[in-house]
Amino acid sequence: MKSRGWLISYLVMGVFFGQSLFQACYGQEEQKAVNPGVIVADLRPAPYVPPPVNRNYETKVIVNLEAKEFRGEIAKGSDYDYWGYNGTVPGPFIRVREGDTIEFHFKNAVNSKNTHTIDFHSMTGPCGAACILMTEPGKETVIQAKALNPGVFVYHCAAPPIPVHIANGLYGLILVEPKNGLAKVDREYYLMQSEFYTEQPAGTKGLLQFSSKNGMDEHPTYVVFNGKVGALLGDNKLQAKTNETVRLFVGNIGPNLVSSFHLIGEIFDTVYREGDLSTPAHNVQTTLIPSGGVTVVDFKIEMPGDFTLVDHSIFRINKGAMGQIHVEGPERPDILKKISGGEDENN
Ligand SMILES: [Cu+2]
Repeated sequence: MKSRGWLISYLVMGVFFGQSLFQACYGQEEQKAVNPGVIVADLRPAPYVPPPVNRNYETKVIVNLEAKEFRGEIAKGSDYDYWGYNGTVPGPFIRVREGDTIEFHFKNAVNSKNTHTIDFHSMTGPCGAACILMTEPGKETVIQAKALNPGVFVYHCAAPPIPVHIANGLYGLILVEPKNGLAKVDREYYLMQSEFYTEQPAGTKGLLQFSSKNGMDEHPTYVVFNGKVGALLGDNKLQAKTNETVRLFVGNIGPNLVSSFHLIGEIFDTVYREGDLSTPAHNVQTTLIPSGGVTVVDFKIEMPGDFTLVDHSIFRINKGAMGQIHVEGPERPDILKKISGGEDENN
């Protein structure tokens, strides 16, 4: 039964394999049904987002998550022993519809050293299901849960000691689309801000070890988007074209800091504050994201160039809290241009 489930998952993934992630991240393709009334969720790693659910009915959705402990690069020349869901930090973006019944299949990898679980902020029930999802290494737990409230929600590990499990990377986002869906946009991306606390100072080469003391003192070594310094810089910049509408789902897991999320050179046309998809705000420069919260921002970019997104608690850019969106398109001097000045006239 288990192997048949995985086969089905691979078949569903194969449907999307031929598409570029570029297309897929904002495509309108429907998530595939594998049995009448059952869908295997199409999960995407950050910065990508599964396509809209595009359904006008409730159904059953199977979500496969696995906790893994693995070593990865946290900054150039520096490694960290991450704990993550499905082998990435943050974990994959999950997309379902209000009223759906979700069947979570949660595995803890056989080579894990710790028990792991998941607290879904989207779930109604004790511990956000974390108490019944506690899973030892090499084991699997299956639960069923109803998605009652629409919104964008954090999920994270809640095995003791909870701060350590969160600090090491066990978190992600789940979108419960409202029954009428979301406003259509051209591109959607997934960002998650978090801090990392290490014994060694930033810039130390080699393996950096987790520091509980620095976590307690709220002195992060790194403050990053999508799990590492530079995850959204250089070759990893987000991409857009002028006059497209872009949506960012931005989570903040902390574990300590509140984010003042800002995109330099753009104004958010629409902000779904704290992931509340019912009553958006408009024309916002900087929006707060509490620890354990989410914001959703929509904007149309008129100008080409590189636009930098930051936590506007601005010293944090030196700790990694920076990413970029590269926008292609014709220049717009009618919106912004230089007339004169600024240079030494004798040169
Ligand atoms: Cu855990």
